[in-house]
Amino acid sequence: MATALEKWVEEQANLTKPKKIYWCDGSEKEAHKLIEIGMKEERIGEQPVFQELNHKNWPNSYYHRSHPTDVARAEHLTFICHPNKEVVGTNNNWMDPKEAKEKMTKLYDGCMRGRTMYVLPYMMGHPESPYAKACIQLTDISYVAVSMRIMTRMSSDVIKKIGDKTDFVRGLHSVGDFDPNKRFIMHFPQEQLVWSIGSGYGGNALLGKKCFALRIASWLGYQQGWLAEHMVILGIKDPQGRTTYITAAMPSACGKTNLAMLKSILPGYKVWMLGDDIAWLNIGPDGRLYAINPEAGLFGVAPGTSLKTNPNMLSTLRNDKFYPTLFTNTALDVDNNEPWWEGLDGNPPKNMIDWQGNPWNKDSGTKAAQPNSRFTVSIYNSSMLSPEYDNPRGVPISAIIFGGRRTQLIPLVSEAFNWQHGVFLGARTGSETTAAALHQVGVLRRDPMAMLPFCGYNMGDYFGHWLNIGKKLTQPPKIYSVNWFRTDDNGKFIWPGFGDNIRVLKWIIERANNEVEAKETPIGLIPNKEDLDLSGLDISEERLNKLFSVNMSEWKNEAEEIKKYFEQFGSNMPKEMKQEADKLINSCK
Ligand code: GTP
Ligand code: SPV
Ligand code: MN
Repeated sequence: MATALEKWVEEQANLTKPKKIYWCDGSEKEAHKLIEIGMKEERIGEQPVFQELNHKNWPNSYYHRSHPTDVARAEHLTFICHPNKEVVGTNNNWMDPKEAKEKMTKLYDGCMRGRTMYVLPYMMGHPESPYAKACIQLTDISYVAVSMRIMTRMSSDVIKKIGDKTDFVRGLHSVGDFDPNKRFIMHFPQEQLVWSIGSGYGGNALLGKKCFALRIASWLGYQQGWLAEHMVILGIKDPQGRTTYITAAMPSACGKTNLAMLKSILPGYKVWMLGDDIAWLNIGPDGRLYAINPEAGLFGVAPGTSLKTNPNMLSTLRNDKFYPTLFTNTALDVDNNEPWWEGLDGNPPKNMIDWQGNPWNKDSGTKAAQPNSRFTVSIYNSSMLSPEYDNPRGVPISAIIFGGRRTQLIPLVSEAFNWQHGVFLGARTGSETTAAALHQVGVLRRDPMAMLPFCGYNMGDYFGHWLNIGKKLTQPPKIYSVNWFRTDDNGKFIWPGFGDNIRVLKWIIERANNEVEAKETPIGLIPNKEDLDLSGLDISEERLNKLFSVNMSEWKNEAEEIKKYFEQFGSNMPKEMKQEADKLINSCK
């Protein structure tokens, strides 16, 4: 008798009509074979899916160039399909599930003709974790199959684990013909199902990542009493030998990966990474908040990554432990067959081609690497991976950080007065947009908890859920707002950022462990000057003051905008959030 899984795969094959079906086992041997297929058999337009890079300098590395229209998440083509539009909220594009299924069935009909359908069995989370989920994705391109091997725990054991159960998470993906007019990413939360067509790019195509581990999982968490968040997880070991675990939410391309891999410039402090993008937060048996990272790889922004900003990432990328590492849409140094991007150390190589394959030099007036070009590398290749990463229970969290890219107004760091005020700090988060999604770059948009593109249900209900979680915690983490991106009158960042961010983290862990006092302002608690460790940093008093200035006439505008933003969620918006907005408005008078 066929299992529910076998039946489902057969049904999808009947619809998409692949030439053959390939059940993946997640082994390294298989990864070599898939890379081989991507180099020799599969193509995007005229191009092979993979090109081998110089293995002397970049071990196990391969290059992938995507379809030129397919370089970032397509938020306007991303839908949540639930019969009740109100459940989905104004924060999502909505489509009725029946309509979505009809539309997609037409697009899927025969879309894999002449291609291979790969069946990818994978876990989100450690297989022994009570919080982990067993999943299956179908795809028709080796790039996605290999990427999923890096980003998740892929293994044929998952098929055994699913057995004849029906409640596994399902994803159907096809690149179709890459036509942006026939590109859709559809989520069916009630069925734990994702349907995606027309894109091979990360967040649109690696369905375990944003589609399942955030959009569907946030909905499951709402039903079941946990949180799925766009957060890094890290442990900070201090000179006393104590490790404090924290999570931090920041919008796409606003510094999560860099924070997760921070190389401390303060002696005696060391950061251990557990995750760089997604955290699942559960209330543990002791009433504390525990975090696991459901992923197993890093899908990071290449531009800006250098020995100066993120030396740990460069050594991770050059590690040969886990096969393979991928580079997508970077530029290429032709003579040395190496990837290159803006911000990488040293001068641009002489003989270069850009991410679209055209000759490039510094006078070309364009970027050589696509601004959202990325690398895909196993988390196990990082020497700073926390020994607790594979702990099925996760790690207990003492502080939660919300950040955004704000050139004005928001101070370097502030602490919430309490959990409810902390939820407000998260809810009011705004950020200047980046290249991680296909939209205009550099305009301010509200992005509550950095979850605007990823919260799979009504954001008003989501804030309510956060408030409820706080009520159930015996020792709730303290909540912080940070901003590394405040600029001076010349548009230059005031704060050095990167490794220097440990100075802020040090204050946060001392506060979380009740070791230092703080100064009260109407927007939250900020450090007393003597408590922020600035040893070895050359920063003028004036610039430092600017990083912490709280100007209530500037805040008046902000507070009113926040309140207006909240109104769209109508009666789903918890009254506590309105109260916090009003408190802020009143303190501006
Ligand atoms: P996603 O993978 O899209 O979710 O992004 P992310 O939040 O992990 O962002 P990432 O760490 O990759 O950073 C994106 C960009 O921000 C890069 O170009 C970094 O160089 C830059 N960046 C990161 N941290 C800092 C910082 O502390 N200061 C400044 N000025 N820039 C930073
Ligand atoms: C993001 O955009 O937040 C990313 C990359 O982490 S993606 O996987 O495309 O979502
Ligand atoms: Mn992200």
